Amino acid sequence: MKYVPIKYHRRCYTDFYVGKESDEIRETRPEDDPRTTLVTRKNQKDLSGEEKNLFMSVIDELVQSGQYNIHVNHHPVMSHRMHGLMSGFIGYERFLYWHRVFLLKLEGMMRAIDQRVFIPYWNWVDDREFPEWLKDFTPTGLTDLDGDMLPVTRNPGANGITLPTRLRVDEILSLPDWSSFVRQLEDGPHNRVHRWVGGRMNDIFYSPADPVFWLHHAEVDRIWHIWQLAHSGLGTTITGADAVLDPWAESTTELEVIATLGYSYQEETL
Ligand SMILES: [Cu+2]
Repeated sequence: MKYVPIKYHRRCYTDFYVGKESDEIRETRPEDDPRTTLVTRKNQKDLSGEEKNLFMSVIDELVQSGQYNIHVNHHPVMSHRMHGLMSGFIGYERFLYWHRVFLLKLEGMMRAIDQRVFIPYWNWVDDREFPEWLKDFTPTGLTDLDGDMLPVTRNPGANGITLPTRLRVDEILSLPDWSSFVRQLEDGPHNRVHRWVGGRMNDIFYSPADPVFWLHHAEVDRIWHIWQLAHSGLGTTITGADAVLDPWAESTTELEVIATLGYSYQEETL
């Protein structure tokens, strides 16, 4: 059974946690970890010109082959229950896990083209402009589930909101329990960046059509990783079919430790 969204009733990302910010800044200092990993996801601002060009050319190649379009079109299928905003409790519980797989699958397709490529992260707490090098990178020819064109549009900063602050993300990182952490991360900073970029990124169904989606979600995934380092063993307790991250076979328990998934982040602090 395939859930097809109604085109003219698209929902936007909303921000439930605009509210208070505490003065208390918590420091997360993970110990050095000697593990070996295959891929290091780097901060987008530190990429060389060559790395930027490689990222864009590999995405272009996946757009041309149609693989990118197929991948993007998993996201409007809300029967996957991967957002709290759309699916409530189970959506919040699956949100970070599902998107971790979503990124891994894309990165796998990219690395099948070129072993040197990876998904960079956009640390919007520090870098408060839309990444300059992606400004003109708006793939064309993508289509939605009805076969209609999906233009990649943006309107950074024009929605009357600001990017999430360091203070707010530090506050979320200090939350001691999983369910508060994931709810506040999704509803707050995650949704807020989607709205800040605007255009296609503010389309909850087809936002992955914009390549900056992957850089934003790598940052969300990195924040989760940072939280995990400080809250060892905590995560979702969903089981059975709820824990299987369809349309893929991976289940939540396999996704807790990024080192076992073959990647790491250049920086493990906010
Ligand atoms: Cu999503």
